[in-house]
Amino acid sequence: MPRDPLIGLVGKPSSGKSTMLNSLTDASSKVGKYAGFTTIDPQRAIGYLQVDCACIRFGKSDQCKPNYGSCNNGKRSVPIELLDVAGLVPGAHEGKGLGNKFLDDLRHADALVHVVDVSGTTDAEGKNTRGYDPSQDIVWLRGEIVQWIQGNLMEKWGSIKRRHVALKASPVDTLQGQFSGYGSNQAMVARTLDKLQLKTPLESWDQGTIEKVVNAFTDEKFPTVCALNKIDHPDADKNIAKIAKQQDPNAIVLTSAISEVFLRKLAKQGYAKYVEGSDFVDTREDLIADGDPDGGGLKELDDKLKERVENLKDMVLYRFGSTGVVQVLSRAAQLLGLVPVFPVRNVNTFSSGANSTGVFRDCVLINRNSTVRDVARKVMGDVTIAYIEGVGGTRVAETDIVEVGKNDILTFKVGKA
Ligand SMILES: Nc1nc2c(ncn2[C@@H]2O[C@H](COP(=O)(O)OP(=O)(O)OP(=O)(O)O)[C@@H](O)[C@H]2O)c(=O)[nH]1
Ligand SMILES: [Mg+2]
Repeated sequence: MPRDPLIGLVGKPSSGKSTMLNSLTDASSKVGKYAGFTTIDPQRAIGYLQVDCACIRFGKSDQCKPNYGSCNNGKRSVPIELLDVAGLVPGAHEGKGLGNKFLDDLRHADALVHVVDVSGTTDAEGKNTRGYDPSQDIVWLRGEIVQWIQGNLMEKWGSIKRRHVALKASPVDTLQGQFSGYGSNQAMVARTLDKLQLKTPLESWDQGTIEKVVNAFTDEKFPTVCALNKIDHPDADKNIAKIAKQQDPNAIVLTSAISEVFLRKLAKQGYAKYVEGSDFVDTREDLIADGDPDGGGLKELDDKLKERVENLKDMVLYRFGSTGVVQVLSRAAQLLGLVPVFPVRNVNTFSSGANSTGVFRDCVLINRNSTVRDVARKVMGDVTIAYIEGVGGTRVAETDIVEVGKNDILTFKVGKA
């Protein structure tokens, strides 16, 4: 069965992983089964990914009623599983700071968010300092992941080679045998090797070649977004500038996790109106100034909180447009190429059946290049499917690749074909 996508949060101690996780999971948009803070085990939680909902295409936003998450005017929050991996330190792949165990937790992640403390107030081990250069963290943390995978491979390299030769196996088969423990698949390993265009046979690979292979595999298996966190700190600017010069702009997002937690708390307690992920924050005072004598029914902030809100607007929202945390998940989903699919019972009304109210009640996230059959298995399990229909009742082939706007609304007819 295809698994649900899982996004892992990594970073050194005190970079803000748990704060990020809290800011992403304590969403007021939660309804139904996921109400309340939903920790699956101590490190797993449900976050919400914003996607474009199919309802808007059919002018049915007012009837859109997600079973899980929410939908506001076509902006749908879809539950996605997050994993808070404990802090990694340099040397983790050799077991430093329980590194081996923490790295093993990563095996199941499909993408990573590297939470980087860009305030420069914590060193590589997460201890308090001043003026630390956080661009180093991006380099060594990636190195730890590569060395962890490489170490596991090298431990058995002698016997891997012998087996490979004896079985006259293909390099893809041999490597997939070794990398399947990281949740890789044949296609992923094939892409890894295609990129490298290696001329030497596997049994003659030297250390440098193996390192190249592991690096390329790490790129395929763990696409990574760097969340440059603590942008509210006055020292952040120069560190951000340095990192921005070194990294792919698509792989970095500026965040202030603590600000998002604070704003969501204010909104929940009735002190402010806040649209998650936006730069809209209104306090009672703001709304009174806008001509609402009742101040939107909001409670009055004391002077200290007022100052904190003003500060946050100046240092984060107005400068960067948002706290960035919602964008972190969107970016990770983009790197992964996640596609939202809408299984319905009725492909004309988009309802979930005769007795069900609302439309597009379900939405599942699938990986890029998944087929209609993959979706069927994910939604229906091992049930025998007679045929599958798309919008308006057109038949859809099980081998079709699912694409947004083409065949992302599906109904599965159970029974013998
Ligand atoms: N200024 C600022 N501080 C933050 C931000 N996010 C987190 N912090 C602070 O950084 C410290 C560490 O945060 P945590 O979320 O516990 O960090 P962690 O990465 O989970 O740490 P470990 O669990 O030890 O690995 C706390 O004091 C947070 O309040 C932020 O956006 N801005
Ligand atoms: Mg933590």
